[in-house]
Amino acid sequence: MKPTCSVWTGLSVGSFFLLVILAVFNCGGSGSGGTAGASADSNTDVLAGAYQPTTPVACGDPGPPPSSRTFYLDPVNGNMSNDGSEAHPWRTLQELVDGNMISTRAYANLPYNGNNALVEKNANAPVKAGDTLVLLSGFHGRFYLRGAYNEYPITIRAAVGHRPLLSRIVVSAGSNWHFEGLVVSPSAAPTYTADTLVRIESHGWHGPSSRVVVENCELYSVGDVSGWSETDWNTLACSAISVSGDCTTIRDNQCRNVNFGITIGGNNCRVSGNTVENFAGDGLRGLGNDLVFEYNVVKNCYKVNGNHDDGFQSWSINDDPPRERVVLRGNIFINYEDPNQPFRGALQGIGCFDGPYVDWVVENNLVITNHWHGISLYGALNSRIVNNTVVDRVEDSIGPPWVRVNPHKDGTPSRGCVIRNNIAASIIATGDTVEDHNYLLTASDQLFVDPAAFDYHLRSDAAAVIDQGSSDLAPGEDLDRVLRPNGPSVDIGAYEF
Ligand SMILES: [Ca+2]
Ligand SMILES: [Ca+2]
Ligand SMILES: [Ca+2]
Repeated sequence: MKPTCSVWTGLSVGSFFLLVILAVFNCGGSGSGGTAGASADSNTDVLAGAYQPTTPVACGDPGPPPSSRTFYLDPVNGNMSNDGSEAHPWRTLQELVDGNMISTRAYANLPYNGNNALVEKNANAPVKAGDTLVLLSGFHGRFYLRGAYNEYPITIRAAVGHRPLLSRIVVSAGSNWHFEGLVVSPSAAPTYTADTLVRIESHGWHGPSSRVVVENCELYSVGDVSGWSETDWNTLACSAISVSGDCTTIRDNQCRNVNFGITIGGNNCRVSGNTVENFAGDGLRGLGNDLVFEYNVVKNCYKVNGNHDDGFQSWSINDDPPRERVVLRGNIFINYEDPNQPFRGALQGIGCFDGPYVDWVVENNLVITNHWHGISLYGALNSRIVNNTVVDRVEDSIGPPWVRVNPHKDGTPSRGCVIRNNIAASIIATGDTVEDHNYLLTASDQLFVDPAAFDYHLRSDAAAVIDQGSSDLAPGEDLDRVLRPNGPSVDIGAYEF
């Protein structure tokens, strides 16, 4: 059954009736599938325990390459007939790729069926598995490769102090690619095209992708959206990163002025230390198993269409498998920073409305939002929500946000869940969910250092929460990665005083 979507219009009616409507009709956005093939075919089976967890995808490690060389590309002074040395660099990355100057491998006898052999592509090309391409400042075109399985990683990185610009990065049916320090935006291309800036794609015909790293990159649609109209947002905003490959790492990237932020549809992936700033869709999406989203910052949501905007969202609908073993740790979600930001809307914090969600850990997150959904899991099994701080962005008729474990929308109760050590205005624990050591925040509480500056560290006199938590299932570090507990015992909330 496809969930029904209602358009959230920002009605200023805080009635319980509206809450129920929101809760029931909250949808998975533009959820369109995900990986098929899992075992359980009904939420009732999964949540009742008649379900065998899947085995995590193995990522493997090729080890160090037998040899590695470094080549240079300079869009300003390079020449494709050079040898790629530092003294005689090639010109652009797109010319290198399109000129078949990278030796890699692709599957033969397509379509991919799991038993195809890998065959050499461009066997005599100068760039080989294990090599590094160093990019100097200037426009390098777009990087697009389909059928590109490297035996060892090929690293494509910025020269120190340089800002190499690409319009897009697409790896389809490939593995062992590392992208570091690149600037990705279509705004410098001859023709502006609103498309996903970085796409790591498992392809049904050409084969799966895996083992890709994207780190320290700067991704944006355009540099400045302060003048964008609603139409501009809906026609010009690129989504930042979309991954359907397994074993992919998205680390320390800056994503600005985008539609959706970082969407992970593969398994065994890590998303850490990224910033998603100024976004129109959802900030983060996790639609696979064995995912870690940690220490990311998602802020400034632009309400420009009927999408239900979420800081983080996951779903399992139609024939999707359950979502297993996802960790959300130490992320910060801020609905909006500037009270005068255009197109301010209500952001659902961590919104998971279409489970089953199995063995999830949601800990040390800070959610600052003007919505009722602070952290919501609908249809969860053996999952825990511990040591989060969930606060209202502004005192008005919307919110304040809750921490909630609900039955699945089909009515099957959640089972085996724990809500502990959280600060939130309300806790809604259904079924057999254990709920203890939470602090129910009121508008008059003075627990935090500087809420106006989004600083939700605890004040020294916040006696109601300092040392008042339980050590049972409490994470060993806090949101600042400082050891917990500090002092005699665990504090309530995401920060240990
Ligand atoms: Ca959404
Ligand atoms: Ca509010
Ligand atoms: Ca303490």
